[in-house]
Amino acid sequence: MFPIHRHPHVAEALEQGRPVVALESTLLAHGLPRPGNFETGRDLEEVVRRHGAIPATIALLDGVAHIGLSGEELRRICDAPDLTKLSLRDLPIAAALGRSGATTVAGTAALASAAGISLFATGGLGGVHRGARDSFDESADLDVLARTRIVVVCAGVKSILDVPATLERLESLSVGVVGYQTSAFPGFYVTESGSMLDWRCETPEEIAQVFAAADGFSPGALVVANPLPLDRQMDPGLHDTVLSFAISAAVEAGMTGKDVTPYVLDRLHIASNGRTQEVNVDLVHRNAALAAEIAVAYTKLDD
Ligand code: PSU
Ligand code: MN
Repeated sequence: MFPIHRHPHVAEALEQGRPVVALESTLLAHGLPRPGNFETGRDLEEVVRRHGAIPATIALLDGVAHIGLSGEELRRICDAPDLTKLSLRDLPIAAALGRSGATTVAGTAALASAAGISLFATGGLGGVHRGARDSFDESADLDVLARTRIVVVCAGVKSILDVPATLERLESLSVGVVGYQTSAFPGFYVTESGSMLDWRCETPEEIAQVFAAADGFSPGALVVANPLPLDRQMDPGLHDTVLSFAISAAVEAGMTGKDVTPYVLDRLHIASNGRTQEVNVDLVHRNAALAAEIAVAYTKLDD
C-alpha cells in the first residue's frame, strides 16, 4: 500500500465533511526562490482558512506522503536546496526508497484525490512544451488530470508552454475547462493567453455544481481557469521580452525534461527583476481563495 499520512486537522475535516483545499509543493520548492517561498506557503494556507476551508499542502517526507504539513515540515520543503521534483510516476519509487520531495500538479492531484480531497489550488498547469513535436515533452499533469476526480484552480498553464497545443490535448483527454468569469483562457502572468474557452462559470456555486454533475460519469478533473485582473497582470511587453530570453537561455544551457521548468522560471525571475515572482505569488493567492470558496460551495451541495 502507498503510505499516506493525513495531518490530524485534515483527517478530522474530511471525516466531518468540511471543505479542504490541497496545495502543491513543487511551486514552492522549485517555482519560487528561497527564502520567500516559506512565507508564501504559509500565507497560502492562511488564505484558504480565511475563506472557510482547511488547507492541505502535500509533499513526500521520508517516504511517506503527507496530506497537510506542520510548520516544521513546510519549512523542510521550502529550505531544502536540492529537493526532488516528484510526478505521479516517481511517487512509489521515492516512497519505497524512503526519499523526500515536492509534488507536481500530477503528483499532488493524485495524492489529494486518493486522500478524499476534491479541491486543489495551484499556479499554472504543466502541459505541452514548445518544440514538443521533436522532444515529446508533454507534462504528465495532463494525463493524470484525465483520470483524477478533482477540481484544479489555476491561472492557466505556464506561459513558457505551447498554450493552444495544451488546450487541444486537454480536449482530446476529455478534461473539462471552464473560465472563472471569463471566456478568455488566462496566460498565467498575463490576463489573456490569446486562446478562448467554450465554457465559463460566474460563481463558486456554479463550479461546484459542474463538478458534481460529472460524479460517477466522467472520470477526469475539472480545470478552473482564474485570470489575474488586467490591473494586476505583468506588462505584456515585458512578459514577451523576458519569456523569449528565458526560453533561449534554457535551450542554450541544454536543459531537458523536468529541469526545464525550474530553470526557465529562475531566468524569468532574474530578467524581470522579480516581477514574475510577484505576479506568481499574487495569482496563487487568488487561486487558493477561489478554491476555498468552491470547496465551501461543494460541501453545501449535500445540504
Ligand atoms: N507552474 C509554475 N511553477 C511551477 C510549476 C508549474 O508556475 O513550479 C510546476 C508544477 O508543479 C507543474 C510542473 O506540475 O511544474 C510541471 O512540470 P513538468 O513540465 O516537468 O511536468
Ligand atoms: Mn516535461
